[in-house]
This record gives sequence, C-alpha cells and structure tokens, in this order.
Amino acid sequence: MSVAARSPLAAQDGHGAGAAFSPFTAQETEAGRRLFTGEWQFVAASDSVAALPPMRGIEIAFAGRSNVGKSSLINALAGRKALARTSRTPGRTQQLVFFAGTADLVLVDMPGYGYAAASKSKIKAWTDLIDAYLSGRANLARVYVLIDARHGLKPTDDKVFDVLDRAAVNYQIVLTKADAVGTAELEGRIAATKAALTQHPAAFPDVLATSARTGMGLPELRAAIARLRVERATA
Ligand SMILES: Nc1nc2c(ncn2[C@@H]2O[C@H](COP(=O)(O)OP(=O)(O)O)[C@@H](O)[C@H]2O)c(=O)[nH]1
Ligand SMILES: [Mg+2]
Repeated sequence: MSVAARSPLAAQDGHGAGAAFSPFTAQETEAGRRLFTGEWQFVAASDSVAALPPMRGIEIAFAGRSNVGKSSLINALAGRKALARTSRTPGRTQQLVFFAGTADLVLVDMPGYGYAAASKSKIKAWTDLIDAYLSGRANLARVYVLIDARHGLKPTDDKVFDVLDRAAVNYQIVLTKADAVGTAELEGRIAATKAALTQHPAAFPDVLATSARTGMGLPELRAAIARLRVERATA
C-alpha cells in the first residue's frame, strides 16, 4: 500500500504523548473501543510464506525488537491476559502469529529482531520472511514498530525502517513500557524518535506512547486502528 493512504487529518497532528492530547474524536475513540471488545482468537502461526493464513479483513502488524512488548501490547489491546504468548526469553519464536477479532480485524505478532544471540542465518530467515510478508499482503493496513521507551531507537530498528520504506508499507512508531520512565524522559524520547523519523518520510510522523501495564495510550491506538479501518473501507 502507499504512503498516500495516510490520513491528512492525522498527519497534521503534532501531539504524541497519548492521553494528554488525543488527536481523535470521541466517536473515533468509541469506535476503537468497540472494535476491540468481543472475542479474539488465535488463527495461525506461520514460519514461511506458504504457511500464511488466507487474507481476511484488514491486518495490523506489530514489529519490534525481541522483548520490546509486542505480545503484551496485543494482549492489552484485546483486553486479554494470554492471547499472545509473552516471554522473558527473547528470540524464541520466529513466526508471524495471527489473531482475529469479531470485526474483520486481524492483529499480527511479528517475530522479534535484534537479540544478541541471533545467527546470520537466522537474521536472513527473518528478513526473507518479513520481506515476503510485507510485499504480498494487500490487506496489511499498517505496521506498528514498537520501541522500548526506556532505550529508544537502536541501529537494528533503523534497518527495519529501511525494509519498511522499501516495501512502501504504512508504518508508525509506538513507544512501549511508558510506565517505566518518568514524564521528562518520555517526552525526550518522543522528541528524539520524531527527529529520527525525518530520515524516513514513509513513516507516519507522529509517535504514540503506550503501556500495556497501565493502559496508557491504548484508547488512542485503538482509535487510530478504527480510523484506518474506515479509511480503508472508503478508499
Ligand atoms: N513495565 C512494563 N513492562 C512490560 C510492558 N509490556 C511488556 N513488558 C514486559 O516486557 C517483557 C517482554 O514482553 P513481551 O510482550 O513478551 O515482548 P515481545 O518479545 O516483544 O513479545 C515481559 O517481561 C513483559 O512483562 C509494559 O507496558 N510495561
Ligand atoms: Mg512476543
């Protein structure tokens, strides 16, 4: 999909600190809440393109370093404790894991990257799978790239941005574990992340701060996904 799919309304908004300034209308926030209520189900775990489930509805994928909080964020969005498996041992699963909600919305837990023990062949397998997934998935509406609010961007994140730029995928940065840093540090991290994104014009310019633990930023993230869904339907 093209960068042009980005909402002009959202692109004008400069705020990123989640609950403090919501760029969404009350209707969008409510639509987001409704979109995530109801049953969520595991659909498939795929370690090759041949094993991807058929496309259905729209997909929202979550990428990021191992341990950044992808599975925790998916669980928090869906209001479930253990829909996606979380782990303290990074780099275990190299699979795309698909979860379906009731409203033709599919969430994708992407394999983590950047853990120290990864071999060259594993990195190549990751890149091949991700490249194939990103280039062949017409119903993929956005990739959220998760960044740990405590650590900020790492060189491996930059490489992933390059992959996403090349695939012309609509993507946005979400800071995770915002509960673990103070307000000033969080604001600094948001500003630094936005500044780095100017090198990546395909990236959505806004940055959202979230916490799976406290729920911070989740209504905004759900509203953003609800808005994307509407844009997709009317495009
Ligand atoms: N403080 C804090 N810790 C979190 C948060 N989300 C995840 N974690 C912790 O980070 C670790 C990795 O989380 P996980 O969701 O498995 O990361 P993944 O490898 O990216 O899927 C776990 O120990 C989680 O408890 C959060 O919002 N706040
Ligand atoms: Mg995980």
